[in-house]
Amino acid sequence: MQSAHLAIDLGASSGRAMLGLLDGDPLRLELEEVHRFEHHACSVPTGIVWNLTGIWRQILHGLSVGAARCKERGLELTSIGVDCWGVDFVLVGAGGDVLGLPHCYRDARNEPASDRVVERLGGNEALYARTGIQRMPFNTVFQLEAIRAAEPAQLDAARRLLFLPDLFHYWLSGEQATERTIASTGSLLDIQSGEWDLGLMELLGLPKEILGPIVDPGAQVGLLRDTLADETGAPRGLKVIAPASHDTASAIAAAPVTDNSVPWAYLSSGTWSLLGAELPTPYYSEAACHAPFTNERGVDSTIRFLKNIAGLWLIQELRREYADAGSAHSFAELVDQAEGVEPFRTLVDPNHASLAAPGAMTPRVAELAAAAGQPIPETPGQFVRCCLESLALCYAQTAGRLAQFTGRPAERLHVVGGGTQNKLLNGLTAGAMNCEVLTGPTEATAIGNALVQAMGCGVIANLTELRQVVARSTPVDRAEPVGAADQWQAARERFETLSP
Ligand code: LFR
Repeated sequence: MQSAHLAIDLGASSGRAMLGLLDGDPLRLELEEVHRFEHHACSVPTGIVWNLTGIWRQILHGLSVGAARCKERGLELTSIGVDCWGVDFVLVGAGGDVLGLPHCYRDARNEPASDRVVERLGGNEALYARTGIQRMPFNTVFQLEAIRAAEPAQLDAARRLLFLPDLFHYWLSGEQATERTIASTGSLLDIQSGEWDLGLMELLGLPKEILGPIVDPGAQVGLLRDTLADETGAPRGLKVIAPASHDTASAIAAAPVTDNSVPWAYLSSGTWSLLGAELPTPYYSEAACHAPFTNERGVDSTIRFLKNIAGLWLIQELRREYADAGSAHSFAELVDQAEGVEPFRTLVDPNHASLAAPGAMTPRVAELAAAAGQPIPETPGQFVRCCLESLALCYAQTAGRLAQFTGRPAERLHVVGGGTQNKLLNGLTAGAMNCEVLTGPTEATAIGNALVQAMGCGVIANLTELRQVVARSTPVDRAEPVGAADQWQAARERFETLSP
């Protein structure tokens, strides 16, 4: 059976429309990028907001190009679905209109709001026991409190909370639904049942009526509105299918795992590095709360038990800083320079709170280095090397903690996502970790998105079969360690003192 699925994959600075064509027996996937665009969070007097209509226009353009590409190949597009970063949302009023621009999760207003919520609940452990979600200042539950403090009328007028992919599905189809993987990022779902924790809303004085029906990944939200079909040339009646709408859930669904007898962990590598294990049920303990590890929901009722690590954000911000100062470097150039400098010169805690906000990265890294009595990086190569080595060490440390929780040390790490293109980071990761490191697919998020749509259309039966399709269709590489074992041992010990 042949089918064609358009995956709209939204990242924090760019988005893509990827066409996934499934064909053959056994099924194989062919993926084609049909549109790519940049978008930017914008600073306004009330904070940092996303350019909602700008992104929407690009989605529609992606749909026209995707539909046209299908026609050229003598096919008809089968479905469309959107995935996106987690936690960010809009409130929608009784008439269906969006009540305010969505704030970016890196907005500074979230930090004090998270303190207020945690205090009201008598500590973060109480919240974690309810939802199992690690404390990040930007979790939706905290953002709702930020709205309550800044713009309470918006909450009064709200009839529905929609996460960003839910909103785009609504705009595509006219139907409102909340997809479970993206909803789980908000710290608003009951850890055990995976349904809304309405008691939590009550405790926080938030309106529970704004939480609507939850659907599972692969559910059909509706059909493309005729006006959009006519505008874009897409087929009338095109299915709008919620994929695993959280980008990380889509990426992990596409981990090319065919042998579950070998204990494996994953690292979804992009702006963020998400490292964890797939569990059949949520894992809760005080140590997991403090580590912190999160219990996000995945495809086929799996749990993504993972920790957020800063990721390539550090390099993206370094790159932006150099470009703003008139010294533009490509990502690849920066990594090349990092390859040529002295290893293990400076290490920092990549998760340090001071590195999370947008802005110049070199002074912040320099400050951390100085505070730890380490040499301050001077050249771009030294800054990048410092960040990449620190990330690799943080991966190894996190994998160690993960093993304590699961009781099953991973023998294999599947690294998926755009970050796998960074060969130096792959090698450093293999050096830092005590297990086999396999990299690929690079396009995991788009692949997971397209294939969960195919599941929703009845083309693929379940997650196991989905992963077999991935393994069959995409190359996977084995990363060779960069750096000697004794150097890594010393670096791991040094890192423990920086990030205990
Ligand atoms: C990755 C990601 C993470 C989430 C962060 C913020 O793109 O979705 O999983 O914690 O972005 O939403």
